[in-house]
Amino acid sequence: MTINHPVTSRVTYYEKIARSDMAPLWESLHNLVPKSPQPKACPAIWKYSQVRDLVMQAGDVISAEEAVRRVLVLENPGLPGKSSMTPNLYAGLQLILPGEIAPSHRHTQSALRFIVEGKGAWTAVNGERTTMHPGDFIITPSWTWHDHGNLSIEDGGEPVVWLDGLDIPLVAQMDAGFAENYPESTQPVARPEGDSFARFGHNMVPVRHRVSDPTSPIFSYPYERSRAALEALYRGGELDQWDGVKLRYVNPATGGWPMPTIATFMQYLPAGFEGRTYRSTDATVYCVVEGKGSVKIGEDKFTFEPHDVFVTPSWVPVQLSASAESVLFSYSDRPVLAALNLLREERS
Ligand code: 1HN
Repeated sequence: MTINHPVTSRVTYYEKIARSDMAPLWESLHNLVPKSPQPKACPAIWKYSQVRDLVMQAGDVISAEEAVRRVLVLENPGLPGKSSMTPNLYAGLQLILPGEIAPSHRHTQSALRFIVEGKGAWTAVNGERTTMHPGDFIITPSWTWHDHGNLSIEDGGEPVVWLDGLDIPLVAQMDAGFAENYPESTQPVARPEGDSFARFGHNMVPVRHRVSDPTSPIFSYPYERSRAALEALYRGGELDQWDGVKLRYVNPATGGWPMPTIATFMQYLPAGFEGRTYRSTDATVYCVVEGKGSVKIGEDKFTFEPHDVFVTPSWVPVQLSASAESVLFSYSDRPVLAALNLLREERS
């Protein structure tokens, strides 16, 4: 027997159940369980040549001290008002001027810095400072005290810009955000610069080291080393048709990701590289370090140059090309998808 009620009675019924905080699943089932991911995030690019002046102008608008963090959020146009680059990840460009301090605090959100330009700035994580150089990848694991500073102009400080990547939307979704300020503007320096790199940065670990922490014991991954590794592999004949030469950053004590929620990568594309098309369920944010090329993301095609930031949403086909020798840094929510058995990849 078929039930053939007039549509109006359905609407009336829906209004009635809504008053009891209920809703008809049959109206939304297809959206709730899509046949394949339907990302609201769009493919997008921020051309550094277009946004650099705006970032620098933030230095005239507010001090690092007043702002706490002087950052322009890169907001995905498909996720308006959400301070999100992807459903799980945040991106922003942070500026610190000579002589400034961004005061110490900690939060449960994990953060990465990828240094874009300038010299003189440092960041301190858990009692150790590290100097920031363009191309360096630095982590601030969950609940670690962190502050940033910059040398005075007299000591050679320059405006320094870096890309911040955090798992802010993911932590918000989980209702797991906690934060507190350090009582002083900077935390005490407890160990000399280079201490954690000496202990963990040379394919060795202290002899009685026990892994007790899900995050990497080194917090700075210098560009020089990553670049040299990629170059050596390329010279040795390595070249993947999709990725060029691509390495992932690791926690040297475990071989796992540097932080539990964010994966990071660096890849080398030789001049003339025309990559094949891939897609995956991790949404990825790229920052161009060197070179020139283009990326096709679904129906969009963008050219890229140094310091440009672009985003590839979940399951959208991506194809990379390089007209000049290029190096790309990227970060994604891959560890989360992998841990939940939701990571799918397709290379065509
Ligand atoms: C944060 O703590 C930093 O420490 C940067 O530099 C960006 C965005 C949202 C929340 C906390 C930083 C941030 C942030």
